[in-house]
Amino acid sequence: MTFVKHFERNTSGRDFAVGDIHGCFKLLRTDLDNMGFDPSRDRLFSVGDLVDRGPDSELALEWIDEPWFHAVRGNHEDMAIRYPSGNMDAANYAANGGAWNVGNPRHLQLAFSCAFDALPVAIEVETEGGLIGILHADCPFPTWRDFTVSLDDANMSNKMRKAVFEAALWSRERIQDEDVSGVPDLRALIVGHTPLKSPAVLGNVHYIDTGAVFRGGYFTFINLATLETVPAMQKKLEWEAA
Ligand SMILES: [Mn+2]
Repeated sequence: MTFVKHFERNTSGRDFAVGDIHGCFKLLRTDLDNMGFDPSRDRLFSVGDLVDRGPDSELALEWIDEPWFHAVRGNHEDMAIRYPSGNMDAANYAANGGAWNVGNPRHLQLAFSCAFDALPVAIEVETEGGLIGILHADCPFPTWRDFTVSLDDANMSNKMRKAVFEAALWSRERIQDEDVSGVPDLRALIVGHTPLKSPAVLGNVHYIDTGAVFRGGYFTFINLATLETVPAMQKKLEWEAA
């Protein structure tokens, strides 16, 4: 299997990416309706964390099956993948919003684990302005090419692969360091994972998780053609290189 999924340009409709969903699929549906999202020609890309904390996590399987919906795996998918094989502590999982799945019958836990294990770690989308990368947390290499080649490198040691996955799904290094170096061989990298009051841009890395599942949070969408957000950024929070 491949851990990088490539998409050609959408020449008939619009492409959006949305921040962490965390089981808020009904709210997401309402927002898409308000945007006039047309599933016959528009596409929605998800930065992962489809499940946990919110009310409708079990709908994730239906959404994954939609031909217009394309998600990378987040660290919450990682937990659901690991849980049935005993590689995720139940109390820790429940404390992170996974109680709904801890309580699921085993066949459902396996169904979620399998479905999430089939999700790519990285998505890349061709746009008129250049290639856009999508992943959950961070690109742990100086270039997108180094990262995607390493994801699918059959000769990589298991230990090294684990470290690359771990960083892509869990790391907050770039945002904590306020690192504006960006990913130079991409037009833009779109990530979630770190809930912010408003979307933010670090170099060419766009942070679009505005914590829809949390009180006061909401969904941020980014139009991949224009890199404009919906809702529009009220105050463009952008780090400047020092
Ligand atoms: Mn996350």
